[in-house]
Amino acid sequence: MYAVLAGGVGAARFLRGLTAVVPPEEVVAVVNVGDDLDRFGLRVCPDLDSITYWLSGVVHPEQQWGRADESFTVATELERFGHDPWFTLGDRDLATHLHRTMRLHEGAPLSAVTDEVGRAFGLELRLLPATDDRVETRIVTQDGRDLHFQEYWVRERGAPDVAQVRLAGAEHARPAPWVVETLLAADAILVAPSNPVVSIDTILDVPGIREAVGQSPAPVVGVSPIIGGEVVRGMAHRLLPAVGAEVSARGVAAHYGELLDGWVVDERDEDAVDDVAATGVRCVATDTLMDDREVAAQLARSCLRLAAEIGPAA
Ligand code: FO1
Repeated sequence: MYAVLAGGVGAARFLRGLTAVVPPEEVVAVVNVGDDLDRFGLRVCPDLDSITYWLSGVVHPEQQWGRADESFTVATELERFGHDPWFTLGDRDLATHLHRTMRLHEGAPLSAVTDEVGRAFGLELRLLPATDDRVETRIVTQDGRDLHFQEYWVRERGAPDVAQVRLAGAEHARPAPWVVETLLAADAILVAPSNPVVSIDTILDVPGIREAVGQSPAPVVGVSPIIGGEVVRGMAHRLLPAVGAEVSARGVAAHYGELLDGWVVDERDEDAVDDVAATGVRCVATDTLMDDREVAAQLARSCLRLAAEIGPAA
């Protein structure tokens, strides 16, 4: 069984590759929920939904979030009442949020609802939210504002300079059911090429998860989300400096520190291999730009090969 620490789009692409290489039912993704927000009274879980829509083939192909063939009738009508459309919910997407919110109001934990949504979309791999408790990624800007991640990323377009990133509510959060067990029992733990700060750290910051990854005998192999000093997508280049990390394949490996046993960088970052290896982390370079499923599958194979070479901790 393979555990994957996963954010949104980059993780979805990686998971598409991994499930082409190993049986999907042997894959469990532990997914970030720090992006989640309440919108019009509905609980929206962008990373869980991006992965679900991507892997079931219904994601909006350009946006890579939300639904393909989407309409915005409800969103448009909501503007009639003066609601600012800064975070738009499409009509098809609304059904997911309505179902999830109804089930949460009935007392179902997010992990149970995530299973229902995954089954409804025919997913064969398992998605686990990092926690069933309410946590929220907050961005403190250098001009002193304290923004929800989505306010920072979507409403402010990621423009403000960031002073600090924190997972609000983490102190009261517990890993969702089966998260710790999955990490301890995994044959390998893979860290998807997601945003290290607002996707991966926000999983590890749930008390008990970082510890479980560290205690697990499974080799931990990550994929650099930075290629040639650049992000593939998103705003990691603006957040890594806020946590004192260099915006490079080597810098992200250093940021993850002793958590990693292996690190896969893009062939454009071949020069980082020796630096990373010098820190005791096994490092290989390959094509990590997952333009299509075959590249993603090859990348997954490289990760599994490296994990097998490292082997379980004694
Ligand atoms: N991103 C935007 O830039 N604008 C939006 O209006 C927007 C709405 C939205 C609704 C549901 C959802 O699951 C995702 C949505 N996103 C939107 C993307 C979202 O910010 C990202 O998926 C992640 O949170 C960051 O990776």
